Amino acid sequence: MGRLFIVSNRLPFSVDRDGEQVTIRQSSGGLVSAIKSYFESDAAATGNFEAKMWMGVADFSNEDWTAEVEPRLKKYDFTAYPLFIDKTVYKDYYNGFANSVLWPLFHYFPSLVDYQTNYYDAFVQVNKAFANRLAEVVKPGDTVWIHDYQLMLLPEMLRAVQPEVNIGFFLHIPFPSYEILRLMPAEWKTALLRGLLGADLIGFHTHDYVQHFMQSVKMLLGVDNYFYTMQYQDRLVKADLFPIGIDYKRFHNAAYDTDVLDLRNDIKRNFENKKIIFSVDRLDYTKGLMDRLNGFEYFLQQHPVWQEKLVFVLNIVPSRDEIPAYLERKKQIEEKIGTLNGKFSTISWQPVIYRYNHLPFNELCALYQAADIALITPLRDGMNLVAKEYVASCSTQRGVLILSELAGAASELNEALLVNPTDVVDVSNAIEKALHMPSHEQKNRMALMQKRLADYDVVKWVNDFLDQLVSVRKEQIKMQTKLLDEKIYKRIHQHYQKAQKRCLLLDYDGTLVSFARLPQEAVPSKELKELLYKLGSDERNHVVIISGRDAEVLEKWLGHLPLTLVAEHGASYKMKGESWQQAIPSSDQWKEVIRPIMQIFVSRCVGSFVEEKNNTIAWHYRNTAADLGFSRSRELINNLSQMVQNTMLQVIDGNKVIEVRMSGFDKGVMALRIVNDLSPDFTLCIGDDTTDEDMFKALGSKAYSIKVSNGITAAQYTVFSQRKVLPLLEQLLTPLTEREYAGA
Ligand code: GDG
Repeated sequence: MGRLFIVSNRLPFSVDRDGEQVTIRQSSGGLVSAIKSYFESDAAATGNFEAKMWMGVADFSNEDWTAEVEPRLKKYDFTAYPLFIDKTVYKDYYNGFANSVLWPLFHYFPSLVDYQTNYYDAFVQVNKAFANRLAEVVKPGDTVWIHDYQLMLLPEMLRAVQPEVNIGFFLHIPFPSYEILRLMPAEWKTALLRGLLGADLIGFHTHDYVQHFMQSVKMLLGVDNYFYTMQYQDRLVKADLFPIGIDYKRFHNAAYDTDVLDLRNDIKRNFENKKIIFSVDRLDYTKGLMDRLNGFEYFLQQHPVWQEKLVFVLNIVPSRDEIPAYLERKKQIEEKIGTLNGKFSTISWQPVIYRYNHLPFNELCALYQAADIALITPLRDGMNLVAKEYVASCSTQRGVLILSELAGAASELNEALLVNPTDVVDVSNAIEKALHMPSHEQKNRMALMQKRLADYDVVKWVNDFLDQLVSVRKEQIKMQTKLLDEKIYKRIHQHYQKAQKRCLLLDYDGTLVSFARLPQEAVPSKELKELLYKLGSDERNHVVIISGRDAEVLEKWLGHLPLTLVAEHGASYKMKGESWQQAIPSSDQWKEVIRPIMQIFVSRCVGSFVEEKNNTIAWHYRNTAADLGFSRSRELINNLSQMVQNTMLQVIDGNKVIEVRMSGFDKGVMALRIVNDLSPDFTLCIGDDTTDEDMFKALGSKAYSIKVSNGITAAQYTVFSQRKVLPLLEQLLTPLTEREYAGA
């Protein structure tokens, strides 16, 4: 199974030196507790991996590492690989690009972004340092799981130096909508996307983030996806959502810990007969602290009866205080708290109890348990674990969670009171509702949320991600075995040359010619016509162009060549040397119903158009804005599929085209008919589209089938580009050498 490398910006511990005294402290935060719980879990203990490693930047010197830290690390369940980065470079990388560009932009604060080239250069440099260090230690078959926005370039860099490792990436912060990402300089944003696509599996917290990422990849790199799977360069890459869980039991069981209980009781006694509202956040503009205070102030103004009857325990944890945007924020918040307390306090009561420090774990749990309400209202948050920890800690199922709808956690914790964090009225109403919520309702809501969190805890999260990574690798291997390589091609070539009766079934658009902006522009080149002539005029060959095009176009472009032409997926055909025939009775009436619907979609989607053929109507969206075209096409399919129920019509989801035609005939039926009539001793079938899949399926092992471009296919082999098709056919004509003929 290889070894597992966790890679994150920092190692999961930090080292404090006080004179001669060196102390090692485990870091807090979501990722560390997640991976730590996994390492300690049964799943990891039974040993899926041969060994576990953790690489990150060290906050201690190389000398301290050798003399003090490494010898004392034995008690950890992993081997640590510290990276020593020059302080100035680290500052530009971490405070600079990571936290003054990516962090504000990805959290929808574009006005706080500080675009500086030296920040980006340092970012590249540190990501490279990670890649180089990893390249020294990883081996093929190892799994490298890279975490978070500081290392977005690393997957691609690592893939370049060690292609045979399994690479997973998880983004802990939101992936913003394309409209936000596009604000970034072009070179940087494409580098970030390419960086991520070096991974095999890219994980996000929510469906929205996955969608945003996919859209950006489509818009900036032109790479489409199929159910979250992308064909990038010659690899298959998958993105998916993995909402991070918490160590549920740890928080839930803390309720039975005597230290925690004592602390909880102390807090309750301190605020006797008062409701407690609680929150804990790092000091960060994304956490919405100012808006939260405004909401609380508005509540006190609107509901004076609650004055002296509740307190808001507001804990702020120091963070990133070297960045100006953070320092400034702290000052503003403290001023606000001062004003608010000054305005409402009485001799015996102060509404906001403010602390600016890091809480010990026991105290944090005691506060979770003592709180009647948790007020968690970030303006944006990848997930927000505090909300989940609060829910897990409410062992009596008493308590109400008020949660920002802009936190990733909101998509899982529907039973919380969801609020718009900037809307003071909304926040104030939620506080009021929470204060009056009957116990049975609190219990119901808590029970549902707790069940979900207990079911998908952090160990499940890790296992889920790593399992999926294995599946992606399996899928990639399956795909690779399908790639038409030299050896297989040689076999096809030899077979062709030795055969006496050959049948070649070739799709037209996307196979023999590349796609054009408009269907009428995809005329066959001189080179193609010459090739088809050479192939078709060999008496041993029966060359069939089997297309969705109508008979008129095929006749005009290819009618003079020695070919069989099949139009509109088999609705009509012209056998070599004969005249056109209709395979199905044509009645046009159904088109009167379908045409107006497609026309509506033309007006709703600029660049799309309707093409009408004898037996088919098609709505093309190749020339539309990629995302709009795609989403409109889903709507159209929906509408049409409902309409054609119980009729003889069928709706086909083609390559940037939706078609409606009579059912009962398709390329598969036609191809099989031709092959059965002819009984060739060599059959080759090439196509690129969904409609060609019918041929691949119908012919099965009767033919060599080749799919052009990526995607899941019933064909036996794939080639990645249409440009490979003509050389491939051309080469068939080359006679075998004597040795080849003998099969050597
Ligand atoms: C990223 C994303 C995403 C906080 N204060 C104290 C303390 N904490 C612990 C909490 C919780 C963690 O730190 C903070 O949770 P976040 O969800 O904010 O996680 P981060 O790691 O900061 O941020 C975030 C997360 O990654 C996971 O993917 O949810 O959206 O920004 O576990 O308990 N712990 C103690 N004292 C404190 O004062 N002991």
